Amino acid sequence: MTLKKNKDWSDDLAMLEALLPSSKQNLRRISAMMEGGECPKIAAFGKYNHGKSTLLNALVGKEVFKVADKRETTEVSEFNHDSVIWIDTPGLDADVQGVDDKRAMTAALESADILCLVHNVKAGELDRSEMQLYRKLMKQDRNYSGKMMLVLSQIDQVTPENLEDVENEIRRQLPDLQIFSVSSLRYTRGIQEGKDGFIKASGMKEFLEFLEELKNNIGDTRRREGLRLVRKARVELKEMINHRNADLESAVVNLEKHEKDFWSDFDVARKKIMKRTEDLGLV
Ligand SMILES: Nc1nc2c(ncn2[C@@H]2O[C@H](COP(=O)(O)OP(=O)(O)OP(=O)(O)O)[C@@H](O)[C@H]2O)c(=O)[nH]1
Ligand SMILES: [Mg+2]
Repeated sequence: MTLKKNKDWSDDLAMLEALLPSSKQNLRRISAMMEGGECPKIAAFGKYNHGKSTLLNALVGKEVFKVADKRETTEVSEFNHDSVIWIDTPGLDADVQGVDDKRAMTAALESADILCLVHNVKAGELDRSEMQLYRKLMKQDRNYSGKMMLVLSQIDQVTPENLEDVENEIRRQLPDLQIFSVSSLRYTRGIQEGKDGFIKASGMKEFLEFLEELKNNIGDTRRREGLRLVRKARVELKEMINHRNADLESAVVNLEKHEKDFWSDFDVARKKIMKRTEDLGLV
């Protein structure tokens, strides 16, 4: 990274956040990139019970993240393996207050260099809440396809025709996003039992190759992302200054008008007093 943190950075960050509240998450992402070490951070993000933790366990090659057939992950957790920090996030749409969603969103927007949007193929097309959250993520950086992909999980649970239908549907919903269709279960079984057929049918090889390429280029990816976010913050700062200037100009115009009105009222009052004084024969 070319960006460097100085000792006053926390103060600068607090000041910038106060000036640009709408850019808070982008500023924190810039900050996270400055603080982050060399290891790329890869996060799984998506609805609860769609297979995020299972996918990460398959990628890591051991049971690190808890898996269950119900809402399970409620906190963001990280695991350092093979020079990668793997991040598991709470499932979306699982708690009424939305606390989990906020935690997951913060990890996705601030911590992740690479973001795997996990969706269970059995659920069919993406639903409204997924689309809303994915669009929010994509808004942060217009080059989102450079760091994000959609992982269709649990493909062992559907027929190939079914899978193709869902892939087409999702391609229509998110045309710019690369899709990887995988079965974490098949992959893990293939590895554990030394069965190449399972590994091949898991779709994980293509996904792993793609992740490897992203990992190898992480320095450049971060640098480009950092530059885009800094540019965005600069534009927002400029817009904010322009708004303030416009407010200031209109305040000055108002003040001038008030001053003019004041002197004109004052003149009328002065004339009235003079007249009254004359009428009373006091001058
Ligand atoms: N058949 C099959 N089941 C899977 C696969 N991946 C995950 N599952 C099952 O799906 C269920 C949910 O998996 P998790 O990995 O806990 O899902 P999650 O998205 O992390 O869920 P939360 O932590 O609640 O957000 C578990 O019962 C898993 O065994 C897969 O590739 N194939
Ligand atoms: Mg989980």
